[in-house]
Amino acid sequence: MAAPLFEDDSKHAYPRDYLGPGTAILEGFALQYEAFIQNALLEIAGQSPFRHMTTPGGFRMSVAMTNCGALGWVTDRKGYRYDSLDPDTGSPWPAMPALFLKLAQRSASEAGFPEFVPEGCLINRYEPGAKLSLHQDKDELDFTAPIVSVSFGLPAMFLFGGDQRSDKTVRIPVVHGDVLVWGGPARMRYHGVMPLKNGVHPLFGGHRYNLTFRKAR
Ligand code: MD6
Ligand code: FE
Repeated sequence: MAAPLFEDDSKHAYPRDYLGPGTAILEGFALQYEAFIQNALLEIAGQSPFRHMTTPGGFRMSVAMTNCGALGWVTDRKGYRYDSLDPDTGSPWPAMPALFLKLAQRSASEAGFPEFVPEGCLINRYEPGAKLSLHQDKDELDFTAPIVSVSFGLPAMFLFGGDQRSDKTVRIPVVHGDVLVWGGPARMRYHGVMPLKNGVHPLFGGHRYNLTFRKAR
């Protein structure tokens, strides 16, 4: 058998800018945060429970969501927006834990965005079958800041496209601890998540959790 080119080329398989300028796939970058995140999610969901929001068109989202930080992303019949209050509790969203901010800033820096200061973290919980259709993140006021997306629990297939909905998409498998960053010239690229497959994760059970950090205003 031929010797492998690298000691371990299985883990960090992607060259920088694999997805184009302004993107980064940081495999396993969030792994060291897993225990903290697991606890924090329990606390956050205790205050602002996961819920299936409704799209402006009246569809129930298959992904259950909550938020932490000063501004949370919400959707209902009135539209997509950021709100400082959880509409279900009438109270502010739970505070963003300092380690969340640190993880987001370290990730953004790694991808070339050292100034990133998110005020919101949208937390998505996927059950088997849950998916996110191809979309752009355009409810923020500041498109100079990147999106930082952190995956925990069950693996998923992330779809990353171009600036037009009709552009071809590439499939990126995302597993527990992976971080994706897109900003700058990549900020408006379409993305989505394929329907989650059944499985059991040792720490997160039958779900995938995704944290997306945003500078909303
Ligand atoms: C993900 N989520 O769950 C990526 N964008 O892996 C998103 O891209 C997203 O969940 C805008 C609004 C809600 C989302
Ligand atoms: Fe998005």
